[in-house]
Amino acid sequence: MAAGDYMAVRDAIKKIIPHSSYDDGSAGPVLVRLAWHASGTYDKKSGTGGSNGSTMRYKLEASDEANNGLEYARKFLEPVKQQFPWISYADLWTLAGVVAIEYMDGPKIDWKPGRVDDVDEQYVPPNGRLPDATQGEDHIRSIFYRMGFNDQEIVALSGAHNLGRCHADRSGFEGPWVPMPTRFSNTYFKLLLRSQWHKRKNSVGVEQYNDEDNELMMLPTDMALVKDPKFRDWVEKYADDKDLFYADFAAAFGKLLELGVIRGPEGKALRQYARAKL
Ligand code: CCH
Repeated sequence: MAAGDYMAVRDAIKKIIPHSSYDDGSAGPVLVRLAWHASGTYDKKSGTGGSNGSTMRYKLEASDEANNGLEYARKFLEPVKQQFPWISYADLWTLAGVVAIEYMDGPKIDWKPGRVDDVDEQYVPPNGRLPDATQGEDHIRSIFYRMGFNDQEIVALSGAHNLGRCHADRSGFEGPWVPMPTRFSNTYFKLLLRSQWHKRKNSVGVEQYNDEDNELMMLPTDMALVKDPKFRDWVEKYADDKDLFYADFAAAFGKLLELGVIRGPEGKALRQYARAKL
């Protein structure tokens, strides 16, 4: 297969998404989460973190509690990496998120290749840069403002919780946010506004919000999006207008995947150590 044939990589990723023995029959949601966590370590002040360098290959980052369970996503993608050894992990992980979202009926997202893997362990960002689901609006703002996002983008990105589920043995939280967790939509926003959410302790004693039937859930950080008036405005807009949500999500997710990727003249990402000397 010719180096640079990203359409072939996309096809190979699509093939590993249906998965009879994994969550809801799909590897899609956990691939989206891998792309997000690989990128969401970015700190705009220091220019450190982000998807370039695929630093989650290193134990320090892989073992950040927030990344529990992402070893599944990395393992699912390993055969694709073997098939296309020329693609960097940093490109593969971010592309897989984009392909998974499209595969699950989500918007098309701009994605550019060129990230590199050969980055020293000393550039692994410190643990603790990803959001903590037990907290509220101030925490969410401080984490996402650090990456360079605004309130509207925060709410749009949070709409990814239309996908997948929480696992008691990974985060301590349990259950899906929506009834069809392998299909992208704006249902999450509708449910946030329209369902009755009750604070309950789950099977492992962790407090979360559940619907009447204990089938669906919300994290404390999800509830902060309806509690905070500025966030809530966007939740209402996205609940009412699916097209607006898709457009804003695509823009914000595309931006997320580019965080920390400084490109040279041919679009190739400059290595982190090169950037540190700039
Ligand atoms: Fe998330 N997320 N997320 N999330 N997330 C979890 C699962 C997914 C937070 C916490 C959690 C985003 C923002 C936030 C996904 C995408 C995004 C889980 C359960 C927790 C906890 C993990 C487990 O137990 O397996 C918090 C806190 C925030 C912000 O404040 C953003 C942004 C995105 C992407 C754009 C996806 C997808 C999942 C499902 C993963 C799966 O395995 O099904």
